Amino acid sequence: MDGYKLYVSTGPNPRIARMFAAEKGLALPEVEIDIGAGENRQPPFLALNPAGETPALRCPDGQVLGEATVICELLEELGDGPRLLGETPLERARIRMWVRRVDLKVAQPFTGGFRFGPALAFFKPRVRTMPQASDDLFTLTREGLAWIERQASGQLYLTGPTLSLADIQLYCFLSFNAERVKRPLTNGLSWIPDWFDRMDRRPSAEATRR
Ligand SMILES: N[C@@H](CCC(=O)N[C@@H](CS)C(=O)NCC(=O)O)C(=O)O
Repeated sequence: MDGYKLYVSTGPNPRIARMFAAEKGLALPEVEIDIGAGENRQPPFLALNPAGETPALRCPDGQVLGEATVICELLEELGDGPRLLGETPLERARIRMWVRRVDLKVAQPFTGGFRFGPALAFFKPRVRTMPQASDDLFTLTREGLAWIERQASGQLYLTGPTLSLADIQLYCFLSFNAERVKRPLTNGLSWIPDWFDRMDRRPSAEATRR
């Protein structure tokens, strides 16, 4: 994608955009941001994305977009490759509904649990932290995953028979947990672990592993 640049780092959110691009066969030049050194929370990165987070997508006209799933929506509109956000208006609405559910029930509580607990020392100087909330937020994440499993059981993917952005989004968070955070989030579940193994074997998962 000529003229586009994806600003990335470690962590689940940039991987969502990278894996989405890989599934669609899009070549998206990447610029590495050193979040360990806090590069994302200082100028010049803050001028690109005032949220101070990765990923961010710089477009040929200089506009910059933040928010992983929104970047994926733009890639879907611009690029060729398999449709990962549905074909019909109803399919598209349904996939967006699932992306929002994954965000609210897993990504947000997990991120808080992680930032306020195992990664507290790193995040305390950067964002408001609430250490007392960490365990409860991981519990909320577990409950969200159990709810998602009840809805998706019997299907191949979260939203039905084909892969969608919601699968990539959930996979990137659970993979980050499996590799880095190691919280027991899926004990007692069966569909999510099987689905995770299927996702983990996809070439796009391999191509975006760090
Ligand atoms: N809401 C944003 C969250 C982005 C985010 O939290 N990115 C992490 C990497 S996974 C980050 O930049 N962490 C470093 C920091 O917050 O200082 C999105 O959906 O893209």
